Formats: sequence, structure tokens, C-alpha cells
Amino acid sequence: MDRISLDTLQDLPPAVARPAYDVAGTRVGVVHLGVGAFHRAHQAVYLDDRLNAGETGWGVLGASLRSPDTRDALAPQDGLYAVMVRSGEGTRTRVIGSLRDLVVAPEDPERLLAAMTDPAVRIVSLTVTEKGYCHDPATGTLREDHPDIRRDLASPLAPVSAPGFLVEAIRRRRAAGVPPFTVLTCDNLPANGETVHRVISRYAALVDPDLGAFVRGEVACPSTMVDRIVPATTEAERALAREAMGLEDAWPIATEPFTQWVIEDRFPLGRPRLEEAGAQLVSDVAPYELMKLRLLNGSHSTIAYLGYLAGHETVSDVMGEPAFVRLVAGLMDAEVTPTLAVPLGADLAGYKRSLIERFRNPALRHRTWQIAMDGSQKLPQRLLGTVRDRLRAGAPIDRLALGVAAWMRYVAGVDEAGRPIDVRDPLAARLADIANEAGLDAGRLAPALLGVREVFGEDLPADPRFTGPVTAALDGLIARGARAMVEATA
Ligand code: CS2
Repeated sequence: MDRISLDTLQDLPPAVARPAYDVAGTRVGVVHLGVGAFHRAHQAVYLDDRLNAGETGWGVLGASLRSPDTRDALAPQDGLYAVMVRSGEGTRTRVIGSLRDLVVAPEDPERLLAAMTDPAVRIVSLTVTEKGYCHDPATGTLREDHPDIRRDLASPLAPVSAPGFLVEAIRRRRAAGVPPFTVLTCDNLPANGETVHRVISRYAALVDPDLGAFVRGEVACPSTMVDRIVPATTEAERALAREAMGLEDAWPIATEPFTQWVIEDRFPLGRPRLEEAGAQLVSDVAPYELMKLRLLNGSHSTIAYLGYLAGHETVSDVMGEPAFVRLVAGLMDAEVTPTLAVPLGADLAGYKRSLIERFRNPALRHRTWQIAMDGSQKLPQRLLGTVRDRLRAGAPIDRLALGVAAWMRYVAGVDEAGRPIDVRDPLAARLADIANEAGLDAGRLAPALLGVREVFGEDLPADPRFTGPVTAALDGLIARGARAMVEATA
């Protein structure tokens, strides 16, 4: 079977949507760091819409900071790939053309830096996951002792980290008299624009104080809220893409119908008219971001840890159990909603209903294990910020505490049947040491994990209104199991 490429694009069956623009004639205006599934199902689709509408200067050069997998899959097919939008109602397939070039940073850092320095590139966007910012999740500041940061500070002209690439490219632009690009973070971090701004300003100051002042004063880092559920592609979905297109695609993407992008409108060098592609351009992203991180991602992580422990492979399997649905609805209504300022015009009740429906999507196989990854980087903004607001208000935190305890039970590294859990986390080694030392004993394990300051900060471990319910919930999880605790708490 032939493969999707510029040469075979015209062979697609009529039911498959494809670029209506001259793909090869598109110019690169965005460099994207972290060209993974999420970028390909989200920002790349909005940009594909704008290219279709005639804004031909906004093609993307996608960079991988580590693995060559995406480039290896997509370069032979001219960057083209299928996005399959899946729900109980069926699958719609569309070929995306906005990804115009691909680079693997460790293989060719100079090519990436040259692209980032090109005056035609006006935006550098990022989806490098929480850990890619090399920051301390509890405080949001640069981890100066991070191995990649130490390495980059020792040779800043040949970086490996995202902050390292951003700052070196900004330095080169400045030296060449080219104004800095807008840094557009699309990761699920709290105040993500401010966070990346803080991180790169600090990193730049460590390279050179004058450069630090320049980055702090001159580089715009608008905040964004991004939302689309994009599970890892399954073999069955690869076959589905092949069937829909009559062409081979080495890495198609499957996602849900829902998509949302809220962007702080601060682009000194200009931007594509993303509002015409459905994005919301606003002056303050914070209320949207809090709503999404706390309701969607907070629920997701809670579902992931409890669901995995209860033996469920996917989110939709978890949502097949009424007690889990009650727990998630209760978490959102009783514990999260009172901490939110409702974004302008948002219908919070409708948003929460739609989240339950999205989690139920029977066509997506979103593994609990995938969401459980990198918990140390996710917990602060997903659950612990809500906990702090609740404690400040003197309000109960039973369901939040169960979610946090489920993370603790999960990183203990053995499931309820005694099988090992493949815990993926930048702090995995330390978490495993703590778990081995404490054993499955809530009275020892909870305080030991609460001592991980990067996650819990200084305040929470000292507050018995937090440590009490978390330790009790962990004790219940160890003694009675996840399903029983969900039923008891829901
Ligand atoms: C998920 C998110 O993997 C995870 O941690 O919670 O990737 C989630 O699917 C997206 O944020 C949805 O927008």
C-alpha cells in the first residue's frame, strides 16, 4: 500500500478531508518544541485551518527535543498525517498539512537554532510536558540544579533543554537585531505564560545578567489554556487510518471531537487569526486555566490513580462504574467548583456535564497508566492548589485527599494484586526509595511522601487538616482497596 505524502494526497477518498492549500508553498512562521501527539491534534489543526483560509505564512517546523520517532515517522510522508476524531457516533478523518518541517534537536541543534533565529519565525510554541520546563513544580521557579540546566549553563551555545533553546535563540536574534519571537506555551501548567517567562528570565540571567534583563523586559509569553484529549495511538487506530485513507500513515493521531484553545492576546510580532479557527483570544486566561486544570485534569488524575488501582485499563472503563462517576461528579461539584471564579460567559454546569461525557467517550482508549505518568509534576496544579483554597476556606477535602492518597498508593509501586507498577516520573527513583523504606504502611508512607517538598511545598505537610485525611485515605486504600474507598467516599 502507498503511503500518505504530497504525491499521494490526491488519491485520498472523498470522505477524508485534506489541505485545500498549496502545502509545499507554505512558509514556516512557527517553530514548535515538542512535536508530539497533543500538538498534532491541537495547535497544528488550528494552524491547518488558517492555512486553508489563506494565511500561508504560518506553517510549523516541529522539533523533538529528545526522540527521533516523530521525525522518522512523518518526514518520509512530507509531514502529512491523519487526525481521526472519534466518538460513539463514528470516526472523521482529516489529513493535516501544517507541519512543514521536522528536526530532532540532539541530532542537529544548529538547524533548530537557525530556524528559531529566522526573522520569518514569529512564534515559538511549546508542548514539552510539565517536566520540560525544568522548574520546581511547587514554586514554579527554575531548578538551577536540574541536570539539563546545569549542562546548558556550562555550554549555553549548544543547549539540550527547552529553556536553553529558547534563550540561546533569543540571544542570537538580539545579536542580529531581530526582535524576539513570542513564546507560546501550550502545557498544562498554572499561569503557564508567567511560568515560562520566570523560568527563561532566570536561566538567561544566569547565562548573562544583561540577557536576563532583556528576556524579562522584552519577551512576550502569553498564557494559554489548551484542551483536547489525545491518547497514545493504538494499533487498531493505525489500521483504522489505513482503512479510511487507503494509504499507509506511520503515525496517525486519534482524538475526541472537543477542542478548546484560550489564548492571552499578546503577540508583539503578530499572529495568525486563530479566533477564526475557533480559538478564544482573551485578556486574562487565568479563570479558564484554573477551571480546566482543576476540573478536567484534577478529575483525570484522580480517575487515573484510583482507576488503575481498581484494575481498569482505560478512563472509559473507569467511567463504567457508577461509584467512580459519583466520586468525580462530587469532586467537581462539592470540592473544586467553590474554588473557581467562573470565566466570562462560561456555563460551569454544562462544562462539568460535558467532562463526564468526554471521559465516557467509548471510542477512545485513554489508558489510566498514561495519565498517571509524571504525577509529581502534575499534582500541584491539579489537586493541591484546590486543597490550599479549600483549607483557607475551612472546607472539607475528602475526595481531594483520596486522589492524593491514590497517587501515594500508586507510586508505592505494587498494585492491589501484588504486581509491580511501571511508575514513570522524573522523581521515580526517589519515590521508589521512599516506598521501599516505608513499606505499605500509611503511618510511615504518607509522612515520607509528604516530605517531597517539590510536590507538597512547606505548608501542606505541616497542616494536620491535610495530612490527617490523606493518611486516613491511604490507610483505607492499603487495607480495603481502591474500589471500596471510592464507594465509601463518593
Ligand atoms: C491528561 C491530559 O495525560 C494527562 O495527564 O490529563 O493530557 C489531558 O488529556 C489533556 O490536558 C486534555 O486537554
